[in-house]
Amino acid sequence: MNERNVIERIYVPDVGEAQDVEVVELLIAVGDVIEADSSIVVLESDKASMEIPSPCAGRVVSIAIAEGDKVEEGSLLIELETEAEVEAEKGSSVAASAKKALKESVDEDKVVPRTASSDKPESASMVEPQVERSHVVLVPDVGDAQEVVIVEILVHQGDEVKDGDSLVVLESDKASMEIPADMSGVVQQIMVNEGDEVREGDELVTLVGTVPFSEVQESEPVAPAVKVDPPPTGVIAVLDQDASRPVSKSAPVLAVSAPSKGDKVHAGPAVRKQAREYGVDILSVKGSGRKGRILKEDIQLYVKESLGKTGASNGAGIPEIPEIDFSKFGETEVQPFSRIRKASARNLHRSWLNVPHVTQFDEADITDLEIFRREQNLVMKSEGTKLTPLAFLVRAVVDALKKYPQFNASLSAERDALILKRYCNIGIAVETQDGLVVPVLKDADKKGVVQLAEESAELAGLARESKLPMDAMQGATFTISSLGGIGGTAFTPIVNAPEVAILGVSRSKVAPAFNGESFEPRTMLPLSLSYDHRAIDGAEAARFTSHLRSVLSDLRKMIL
Ligand code: CAO
Repeated sequence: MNERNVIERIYVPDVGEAQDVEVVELLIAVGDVIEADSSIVVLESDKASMEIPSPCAGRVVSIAIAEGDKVEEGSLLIELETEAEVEAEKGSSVAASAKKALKESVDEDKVVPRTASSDKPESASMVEPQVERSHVVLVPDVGDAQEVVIVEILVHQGDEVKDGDSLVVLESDKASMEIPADMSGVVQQIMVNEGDEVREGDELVTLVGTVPFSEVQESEPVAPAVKVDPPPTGVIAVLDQDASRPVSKSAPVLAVSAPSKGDKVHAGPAVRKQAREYGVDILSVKGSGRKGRILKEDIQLYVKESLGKTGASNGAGIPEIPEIDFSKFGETEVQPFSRIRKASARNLHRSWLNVPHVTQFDEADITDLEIFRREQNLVMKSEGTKLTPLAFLVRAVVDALKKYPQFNASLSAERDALILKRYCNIGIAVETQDGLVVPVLKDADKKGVVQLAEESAELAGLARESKLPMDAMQGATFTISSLGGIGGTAFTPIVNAPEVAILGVSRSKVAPAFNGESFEPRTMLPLSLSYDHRAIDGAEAARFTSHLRSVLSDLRKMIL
């Protein structure tokens, strides 16, 4: 071995509460020369998969574990022969350049003191080291949206930004949002272009700045992943993928969902896991993501194509609708779908295929409600508030959900339990020029009819102007789709999964009703309740609509 070379041992980092973590994939072999930060092994606990990156560049000289082994924090993973000087000179990673900087700082006593009063530190151990932090800002949780588009990049390479400054604007099918910097620093790299489609976890911008070492320690509950003695002082670098994730002064970071670097195959842990579950050799899959990254859809497409090759039926056995050139029958015009329409088509199709639907029809006598509503509208006209039947419906639905909580629920992931929600957020289907949007009336059970009317009108207005914030479309527990303002006698709405029921409302009409002695005109409101038959029995659905009918026909029952 070269005299300047050293052997670094890389150990399993803190893996939270997990006791036995399984080695599910080895990404390197003995003799491989690897870059700093490239993934070396994929570990999987019962809660998460994590790629363990190497903190430094070097040649793999031994591997202490095999696929299938159970390991725990501190278990030796690999030994790496590193060439410290060369690595530092290469400056190929933040960690490498930082090591160099650290060495220089210590040698030349140039460390940054913590306070002005300690201008010239007496010894290295008394000064506060500064940590150069290279931080990659990722696309955050974008709710139900699968893909979002970069509509505007607000910074340039080299720009100085402050914590909280907006970096890029993303737009999903439903809303747009600005992504802020979560530290002050300089924009080192912009990984996206305007018009790019990205998804949660994709890299947006790299920021570089310095923070006091103590700050890193404070946010660092995990033990160092690499059991090398941490330097006593100086400038060190920390590379993290996500500000919310703790960073380690000894560099390795649990890359739970971030794309791996220097990996032969670009795929996140969840995608690798899916490939293993389907028995797919990930090396055979062509990635359609940026820079050839393999996405879950690529695995699904690979499986679908493989099934097709073996003569199996398409997908779930559904015969495909043949593609026809309609222009041979007459003039045609192609109208591309908006992103909202594409997204709602995907969601509706998914719900339609996954949820065994049944629709229960009923009619509520809203004669008295309508008299009361009209009276109130006259009174409230001057205040600009308008009551439509919708606000009363929301109120009645909340009442029914309290009595029948299985409608305010979702199926568990294993489909063997109901998750009852103790909160009550009502989604309202709103027609917009771009397609269907479902804003959410939050905590509807805590609001009166007037407030519900005002909020639903405001949300519908924002939806039609495409100004709904992302969180206004999340967290619904039950949805109402009202076509009453338009017409119709009944319809079969599609459950907005993972909710288990949706109420469709059609246009009320005055019809003769027999009161035991004679017929009299009554205003009847048609109700169509679609529900997931796995979660709800037909008898429960009939009770639910009966309760709605009863409350809507006599508003006094709402206060009981
Ligand atoms: N019966 C009779 N009249 C009704 C009614 C009903 N069930 N519901 C509403 N109306 C009346 C209103 O009172 C109002 O009358 P006036 O103009 O005379 O006062 C008129 O119809 C228009 O109401 P609206 O539609 O503006 O207001 P709303 O509160 O009833 O509905 C909203 C709001 C956002 C739900 C609605 O505008 C909308 O977008 N509906 C379409 C939803 C949709 O596309 N669903 C299909 C999804 S697929 O499952």
